[in-house]
Amino acid sequence: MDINKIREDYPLLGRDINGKPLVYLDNAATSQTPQCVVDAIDEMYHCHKANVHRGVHTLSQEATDRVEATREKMRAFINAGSIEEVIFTRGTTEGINLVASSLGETMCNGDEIIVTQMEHHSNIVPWQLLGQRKRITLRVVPVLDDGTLDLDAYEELFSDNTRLVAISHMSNVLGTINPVKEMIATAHRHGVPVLVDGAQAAPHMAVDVQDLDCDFYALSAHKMYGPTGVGALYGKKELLERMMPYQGGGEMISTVTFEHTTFAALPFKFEAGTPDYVGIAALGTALDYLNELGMDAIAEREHELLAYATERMLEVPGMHIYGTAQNKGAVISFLVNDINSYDMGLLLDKLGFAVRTGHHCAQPLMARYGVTGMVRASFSFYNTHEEIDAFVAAVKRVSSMF
Ligand code: C6P
Repeated sequence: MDINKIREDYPLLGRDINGKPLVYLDNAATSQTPQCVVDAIDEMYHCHKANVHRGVHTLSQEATDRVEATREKMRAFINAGSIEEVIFTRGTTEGINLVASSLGETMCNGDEIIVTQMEHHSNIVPWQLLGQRKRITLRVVPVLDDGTLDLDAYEELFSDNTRLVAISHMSNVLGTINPVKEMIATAHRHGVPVLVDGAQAAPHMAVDVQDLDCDFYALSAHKMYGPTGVGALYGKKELLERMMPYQGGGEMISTVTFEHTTFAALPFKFEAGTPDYVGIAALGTALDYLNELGMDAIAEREHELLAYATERMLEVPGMHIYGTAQNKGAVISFLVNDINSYDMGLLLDKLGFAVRTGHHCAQPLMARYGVTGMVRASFSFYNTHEEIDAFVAAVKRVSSMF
């Protein structure tokens, strides 16, 4: 990878923040957007803006073609078996809520859902809301000290009442890449479907939903160098067909009378209302961009950055890194001595470094480690060794102020 050339795709990375060159290390929150994706948004507004799936006129057809081209690109990107299994959403959160709402309809009092202690709130709260409606209990897979899951405990959580497993592919805090393929096989032995939260994994590694054999996979475009407000949910056709629609409205129907409505075929049954067709079209360009770089090359580059950054960070006196799994994505969450994460983050910002601080929408995981917050540096292929060196120097400098 020619990183200097790649960085030219991201004008924002050349900005100054507080008079210092920006070092963007908040990629797990949202990645930056390459110029080609910004151009694709621009082109949609300038040349092809029309509502989709509705018009016979040329503009509408052009917009529809772009949306459906992205559906096929997304199908290929995650290796889904069919475009009917690719539903456009607003992001991972909406994808999970869709399953909680629609699959949740089939659950009843006394049922159980298995989640893990490292889940993002997006993969906890929708199940709790469902639980309040249906009296469903969450069973939680514990996290071990190194940030991996206790897989023996996982096996023991299954009961005759288990209806779903909902697990993250990669933790947004610990970086742990979970052995989801094996966990899915375990769940299937118990006859239980699995939803994988792919928000953090999809931008950083090749995903093959057929190889994983997951039943649902949710992801967000804004973490994948794409636009905001768009995501995708993969679902196995036989499950999606049995599920009730998530929302009612235009586009998701076949026929409507005041007495009775029949629903559209997949995937439109789950896409009520006008979608973010500009964003979806631009997501297609983001997928082209990722494919051109190559997901394996991205994973290799980020793995190397993580190894270098981890080694350098451990030079900082008082450094404690949370999450030391062997199989880990390019995320380093840490605390230095008892310095508050917000104080560290604010002072790093003054020096031009963008990191995330606080509970990272994973309060149960913070409780597991007995802290209220952490500082998180999360890397992308476009980060450099020089940025890591500068970051380590900045963390040392900030730490010495306390
Ligand atoms: N995590 C982070 O800084 P949305 O907001 O729907 O695009 O993604 C939600 C989500 C779900 N699961 C995981 C594992 C995630 O990391 C996220 C988003 C960001 O860690 C923002 S809180």
